[in-house]
Amino acid sequence: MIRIIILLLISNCCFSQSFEPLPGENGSIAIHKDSSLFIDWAENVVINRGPMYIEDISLGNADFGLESDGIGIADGIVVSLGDGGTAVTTFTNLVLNGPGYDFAIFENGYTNDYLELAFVEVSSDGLNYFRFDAVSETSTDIQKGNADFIDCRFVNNLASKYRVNYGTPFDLEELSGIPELDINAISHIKLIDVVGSINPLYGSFDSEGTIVNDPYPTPFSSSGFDLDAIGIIHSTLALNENSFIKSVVYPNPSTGLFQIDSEFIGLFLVTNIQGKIITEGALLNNLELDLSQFDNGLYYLNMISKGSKEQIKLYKK
Ligand SMILES: [Ca+2]
Ligand SMILES: [Ca+2]
Ligand SMILES: [Ca+2]
Repeated sequence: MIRIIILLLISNCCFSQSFEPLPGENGSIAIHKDSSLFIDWAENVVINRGPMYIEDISLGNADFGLESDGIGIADGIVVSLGDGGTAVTTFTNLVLNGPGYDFAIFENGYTNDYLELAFVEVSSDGLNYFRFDAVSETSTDIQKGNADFIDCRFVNNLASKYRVNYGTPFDLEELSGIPELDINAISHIKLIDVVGSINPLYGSFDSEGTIVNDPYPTPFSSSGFDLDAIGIIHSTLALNENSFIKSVVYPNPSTGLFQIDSEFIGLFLVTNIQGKIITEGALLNNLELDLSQFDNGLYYLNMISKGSKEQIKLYKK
């Protein structure tokens, strides 16, 4: 009894609630699936299932859901990863670092606090993956079981800290400065199920070396993180969108050469994000624009002819 009281005291005094609260509460970062922030959804996924129960692999792998359940618009229908299983999602339009959050991950938690967690990594080449710094402040004294609950305020940069229909957002800015990663051309987002055991032989550790306490064991077919969808907030889709398209630019992003097919006959000028003109000239329908001598980043192509003009964002990577 004394031991239980001491454990309760430790749980209450030594673990904080550092992170954002429930959907609808002040300061929440949850984004509803119907938000106009989402301009696109993950289009392809490859699932590598983990076992239902990593301590007894004779039970077989998780097998609930289909890969197609983890892509497209969030709908609450999911594919289960199993213990330590992975999902690698890819996109036709590359995800990029815009202002604030750039994408959000949806799981199917049926209540605010029935959470199953996964680490999140991104890649701009499909080979080198980089993980968001994940933190779990959930007490590691007592194993969370399948009927136990996790407070979303104890969880940061883990998918998913929110219930079904609410995405957990991620900001690529947090991964800036890594030479092997172009945060403006993310082609792959990878999820890795947290094996929730508090036994270090099997468990998973957060970026601070703390074991992540997540429902365990879950020895059934829908074991592990359940991927519903990944909603995209910033991607190259927006670069190519224009309500009065008269010009098409490809490839975009490009490593230097941009091919411009345009209805314009007039002038063009290219400005950097500070508004300084870096090159200009005559535009006669088509143009091959060479920005290879300039720094990587965002530029604006302005095309001007009698009575009309158009601006297209160019991304040099
Ligand atoms: Ca961002
Ligand atoms: Ca798990
Ligand atoms: Ca789904």
